[in-house]
Amino acid sequence: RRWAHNIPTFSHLNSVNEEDIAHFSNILAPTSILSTLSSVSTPADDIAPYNIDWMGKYHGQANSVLRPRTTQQVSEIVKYCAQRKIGIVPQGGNTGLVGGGISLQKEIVLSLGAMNNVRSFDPVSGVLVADAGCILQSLSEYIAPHNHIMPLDLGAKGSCQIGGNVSTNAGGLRLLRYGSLHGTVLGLEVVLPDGTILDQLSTLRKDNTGYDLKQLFIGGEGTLGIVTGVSILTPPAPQATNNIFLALPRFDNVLPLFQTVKRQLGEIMSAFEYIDRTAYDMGLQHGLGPLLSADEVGDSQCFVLVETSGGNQDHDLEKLNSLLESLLTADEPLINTGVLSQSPTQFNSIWALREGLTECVQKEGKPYKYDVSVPLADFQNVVDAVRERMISKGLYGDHAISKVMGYGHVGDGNLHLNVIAKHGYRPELEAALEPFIYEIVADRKGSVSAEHGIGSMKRDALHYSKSEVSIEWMRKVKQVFDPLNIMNPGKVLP
Ligand code: FAD
Ligand code: S2G
Ligand code: ZN
Repeated sequence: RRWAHNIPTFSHLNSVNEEDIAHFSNILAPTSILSTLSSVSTPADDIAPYNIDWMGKYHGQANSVLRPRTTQQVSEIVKYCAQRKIGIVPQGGNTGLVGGGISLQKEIVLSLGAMNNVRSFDPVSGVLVADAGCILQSLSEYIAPHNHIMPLDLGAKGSCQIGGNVSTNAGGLRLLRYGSLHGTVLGLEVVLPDGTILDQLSTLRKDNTGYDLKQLFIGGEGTLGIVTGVSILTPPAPQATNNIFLALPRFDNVLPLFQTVKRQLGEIMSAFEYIDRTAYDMGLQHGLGPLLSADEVGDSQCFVLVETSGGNQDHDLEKLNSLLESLLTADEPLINTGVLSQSPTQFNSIWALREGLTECVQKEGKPYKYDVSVPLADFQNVVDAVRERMISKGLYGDHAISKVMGYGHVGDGNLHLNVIAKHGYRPELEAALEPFIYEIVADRKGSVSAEHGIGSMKRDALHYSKSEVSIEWMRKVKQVFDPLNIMNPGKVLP
């Protein structure tokens, strides 16, 4: 059964019928149309993946999925859906973690997966123009021979699409160094909810001519239009990348460590990631690591991964070695131990331990994921408060919530609090967690969503992080772009 989530009713929308399918067949090739309706009779197994999210938490009911190949086709589909008042859920790689890409009622799913051509790449400026359906990893591989890298990196790189990255304003592991997509995206091509093609696919670094409309679609989560093309500035590949993995005796050392590392590494620091002991032990149980021996780790309470990206391997290694040296020989060492990657293999296994946690969580059970911004000093006490809460409710243990852990992007103040339900999602578990977690985040003047967006999961929690006036003006913007409310209805805005 779909996860009850006070689903809004879409009395203003119509379901897809056979006539609609016949109309879509005039726009699209047969292979671009999946539908359980009899004229197409797509096997249930082929349409199911579009109706369930990556976590297995959100279940859609779309009876039809369209996979257009061109912007023009997207435009014609949207024009028709506007006339027929059919809701549209734009879907990229379906790795989103807040239910944003899953239908709530009978909306049609418009998958960008078949729009996956690179349109241009300029190896001098680093400007890449690509169809929205290009997979992040494929784009990385496309520009690597030209000594460039994508300005974002996330564990979902093998499936997530650049159009989905833009629409969720994805953060990820490189934000600390290369900034957010609000800065690196130079232009977008968007099909608006009336079918109009808004071509702002600029490759200019500077274009200060009027309102910067593209910013609305970065993080718009498909509610204001469908991103069909992305122009993004890709940085030159660093000459030298290294990483170190540090074991800390207690969480409180993370803050002074962050200051020390920033000061000593300066501009070459490109990532500073955090893993608590529960997450670390879970990772090892599922075959990640081990990067340090058990007695080196001892009673370490948490771990930090630092990456450097610089211009000269010798220079960077010298900085890293003197950092490790100073950390280990200090009167009050901030770390128990640490390891500096000595080879690309070790470099990758250090990253694999951090990037692999999301998959491990899925193997442990069903996760309630709280991607929040809180003051760095509160990372641990927020995790502890949630664990205590579940204990006090008798909901902590293998019968209910088996693990509560924290990991995330320290440099961005972004904690990924994962609460794992060993035997699956249950309403009483969610009731114990929400709005409790949103309240403790709001008490700390944090954000209930640091990078994953709002989707349908946090639609009714938006007010914890945005004022009524802000939400009112977001509604006005939505009204201007999508007066019929056909574009990803029920997402983002309460
Ligand atoms: P989907 O899940 O398909 O869609 C996401 C949202 O965008 C939906 O609202 C959908 O309607 C909309 N959308 C998708 N494509 C378009 C389009 N072309 N036009 C308009 N709207 C569109 N996120 C982070 O920010 N940082 C991380 O470090 C991170 N790590 C992750 C690790 C793993 C293992 C997983 C599974 C997820 C992770 N995520 C992370 C979440 C997710 O990968 C990102 O939100 C990603 O940007 C979603 O891209 P997607 O193509 O899968 O989008
Ligand atoms: C990450 C993925 C989601 C999670 O790994 O940085 O964004 O909570 C997260 O595992
Ligand atoms: Zn993240």
